[in-house]
Amino acid sequence: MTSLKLYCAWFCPFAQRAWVALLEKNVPFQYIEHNPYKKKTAEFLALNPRGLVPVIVDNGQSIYESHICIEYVDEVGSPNVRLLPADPMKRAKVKLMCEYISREIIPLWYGMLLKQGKDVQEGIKAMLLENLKTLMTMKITDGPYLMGQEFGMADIMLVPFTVRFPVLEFYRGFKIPSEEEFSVLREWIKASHDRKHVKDTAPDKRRIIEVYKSYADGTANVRSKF
Ligand SMILES: N[C@@H](CCC(=O)N[C@@H](CS)C(=O)NCC(=O)O)C(=O)O
Repeated sequence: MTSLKLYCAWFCPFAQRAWVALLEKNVPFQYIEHNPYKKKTAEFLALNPRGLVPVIVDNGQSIYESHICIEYVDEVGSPNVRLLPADPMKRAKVKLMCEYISREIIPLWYGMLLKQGKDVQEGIKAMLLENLKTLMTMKITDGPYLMGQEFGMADIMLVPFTVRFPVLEFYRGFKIPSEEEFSVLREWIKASHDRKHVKDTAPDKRRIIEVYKSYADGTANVRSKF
């Protein structure tokens, strides 16, 4: 009997982060599908006053915010797999990549969908590609992943958004160019998308495109977070 619960929504990229972390770290957990847009119950708000997924409940206590969930899972899960390196300098560098993803990449992913002007969308597309390239230069050692040979926290922060690139391609024609300058990014995408736990938690392409329809056509009532 496992005590750890993950409140997750199949479509949510932030929730996928916590989900992948639990699987990578081999932590037994109970998956609870919870649509935060439909059910803002008092019970759920008691677990996360912000009303967002993911939420992890462990031994009767809850935590939320995907990056906090990943770090928690890294600490309670198998010590044989490390999502953050033990070495303080490497650890700090992984956190810098995570911060860069949160500040310079994720807002552009949403911005490209939410903004309605073609010129603005094209500007965001170029910025997103540039920032993804910059992120690849921040890798801590050589290897397919951002931590080098090990798939870790920075990869988990980014991968739910790259597995959702078909959404940006469908609505905005976004593609990773075939030029050499994007080869490191393409290798990262290939290696990360090939991982079992990423595949097992990735949403169905057709369904996920449908989810973001209202973002793309400007009818979504999205909180002003991007
Ligand atoms: N900063 C949060 C973001 C989580 C988030 O925005 N989740 C969305 C679903 S993808 C949500 O729960 N939205 C409900 C709402 O905005 O009311 C995290 O990293 O966990």
